[in-house]
Amino acid sequence: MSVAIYRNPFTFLEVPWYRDCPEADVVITGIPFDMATSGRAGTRSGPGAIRQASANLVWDQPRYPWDFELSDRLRIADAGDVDFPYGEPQAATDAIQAHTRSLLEAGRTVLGFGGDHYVTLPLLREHARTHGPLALLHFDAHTDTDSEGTAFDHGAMFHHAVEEGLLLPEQSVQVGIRTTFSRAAHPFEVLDAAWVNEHSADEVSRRVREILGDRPVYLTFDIDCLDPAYAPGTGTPVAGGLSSDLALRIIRGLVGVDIRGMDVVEVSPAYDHAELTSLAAATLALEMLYTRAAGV
Ligand SMILES: [Mn+2]
Repeated sequence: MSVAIYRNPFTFLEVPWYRDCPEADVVITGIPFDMATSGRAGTRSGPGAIRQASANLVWDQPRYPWDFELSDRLRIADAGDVDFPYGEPQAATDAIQAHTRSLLEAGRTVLGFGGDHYVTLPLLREHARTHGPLALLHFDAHTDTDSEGTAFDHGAMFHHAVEEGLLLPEQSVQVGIRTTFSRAAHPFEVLDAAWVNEHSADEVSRRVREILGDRPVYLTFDIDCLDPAYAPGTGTPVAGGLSSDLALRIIRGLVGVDIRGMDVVEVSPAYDHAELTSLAAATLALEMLYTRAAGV
């Protein structure tokens, strides 16, 4: 069995390890998997880079503009990275699912750090097993619904997820899309990047909430939803995206949405500059945690 030598010993936001805090409400899990990448690889190093960048966010408590300390409302722990052999995507998938299942069966909420976006499929399988089919809230430049993609393809997971009955397509929405897709057969509502950039964060959040309704939600954030100016360190960057400020404010507008699971994916540190991308990812993850805590 091979060993993932790129695992990182630092926890996100310096929270305790899960083994030392088994009663945690939310458990961070790194998934250093990039075997399903179509473009530039390197997202196996994403979880470590996000944790490293989060060190710059620890001092700002309570985080601006929130009015409470995150740790007063949520117990957060970090389970480290899922371990799996390289070159074996099915074995990795099994390991991701087993790890996620054990956390969900223990009543924890999972916040996953990719890894390429394929990792959301095994995460969704276990969330749907626990919670039933979920409304998908998906931030991305791409729809990831390629019906001709393979079983291990970071551009086809949401096609497979619909086929597997993991999602509630009519209550699902994709935000920030700016690559082509077949609208006629498309299963989800799309708020494309041009529409989002022409509207206020409040208007976008309101429309997202209308679509999701009161359904249980899985929130997945592909960092390439942001414009490459804000997130260059990713495998398939596309110009014309959201600013980090707009994305953060859209997420802040989701307090009270019934979010059952979350991930931030596609951070590829080898293409990053000055930790721009990993800092954006860490900040988005922190905003997701505050948004959840505000709704508790
Ligand atoms: Mn993408």
